Amino acid sequence: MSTPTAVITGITGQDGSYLADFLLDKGYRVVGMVRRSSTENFERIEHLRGKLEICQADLLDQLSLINLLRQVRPREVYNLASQSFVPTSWEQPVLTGEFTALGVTRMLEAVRLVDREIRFYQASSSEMFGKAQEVPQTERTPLYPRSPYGVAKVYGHWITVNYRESYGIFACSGILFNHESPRRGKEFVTRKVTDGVARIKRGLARELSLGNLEARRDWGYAGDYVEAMWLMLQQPRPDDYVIATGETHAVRELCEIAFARAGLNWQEHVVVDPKLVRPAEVDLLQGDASKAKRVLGWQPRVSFRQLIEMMVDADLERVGAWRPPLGNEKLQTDN
Ligand code: NAP
Ligand code: F7E
Repeated sequence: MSTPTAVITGITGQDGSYLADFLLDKGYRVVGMVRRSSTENFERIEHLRGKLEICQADLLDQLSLINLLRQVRPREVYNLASQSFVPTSWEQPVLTGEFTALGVTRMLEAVRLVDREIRFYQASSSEMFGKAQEVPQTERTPLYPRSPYGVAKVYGHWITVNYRESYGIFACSGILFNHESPRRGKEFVTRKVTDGVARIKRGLARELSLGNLEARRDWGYAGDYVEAMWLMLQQPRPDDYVIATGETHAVRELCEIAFARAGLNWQEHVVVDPKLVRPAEVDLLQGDASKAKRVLGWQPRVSFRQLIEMMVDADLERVGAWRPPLGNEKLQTDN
């Protein structure tokens, strides 16, 4: 059989890098799509240099997407690129809609025009459940997004379903709950906390400012979740799947575990900053991945505690040896 080819949009992001690791291990030819930038932003895929092909295209530019697929002729397209940080979606709601919502249509149009046999994965999100209408959330739970990001993801989800039903394209929507790793962006709460713990432990900071400590999320490990993306595209029929651990934890518990791992008491360091509380919050997410377990044979492997401890350990190593403490400053991260 010939080598399968996959295009990954968002290759420089957390999930793009884990999916590239996974597909290369399976023997795929992997082509990562990057947007043009004045400086390279390849830290997460540095270890894959020479193994990956990189092509420039942008979710805002229809022609670049068509040309990318014409040139590469992939069997699978994983659409992971988006403006993915929820608070930024209130600051830049129109741009978020362009990337995260209309960008999906542009990718699907490129698939429709170039090769309708391409198998397409859309990175949908538990943020679509927002003000959750039931607990736990399944593929049938009504959607009630609570941010411009969540609204844009609802559009991306339904346009994926629509291209499947309108044109018979093998298009799947993976409704993934929060998933984290040492490669997570530092503005997201898990990494903000584990990076903060490492900086406090090494004497580089004394405080960590956070917003809502009572918000609850179903947090899993990104390395486990990219396998589910691939499994969806290997099935006889396209469908939509919830991917989650089934457990929910509060931000407060995340702090307890992360600070304890470094021998610290979180209550001595965490301060609540009302500016970090969101205009509309998603209070409780807890997914039910029964369908994915039954149909795909997928299982999460890393527990919440293992995940947070893995992230603290990686940040402690990255921040490095103890250095003299600075003045009574706060962490720089304001998100
Ligand atoms: P991430 O780390 O923020 O990565 C986002 C990627 O999108 C980056 O590679 C970014 O490129 C790229 N991108 C943004 N705008 C683009 C544009 N106009 N053209 C081309 N590329 C563009 O996100 P992630 O955590 O890996 O998440 C992957 C996807 O899953 C996203 O769609 C996210 O919304 C969704 N999702 C994530 C989670 C989660 O918990 N991680 C859960 C559910 C769904 P630059 O490096 O150039 O910025
Ligand atoms: O917030 C609370 C915050 O920014 C989680 C994205 O990958 O997952 C992610 O979206 C919770 C929220 O992730 C801070 O209010 C408290 O309730 O880590 P987060 P998110 O908004 O859930 C979904 C599934 C996606 O699809 C998104 O792309 O933590 N929180 N204090 C804080 N959050 C942040 N960022 N910073 C704080 O200081």
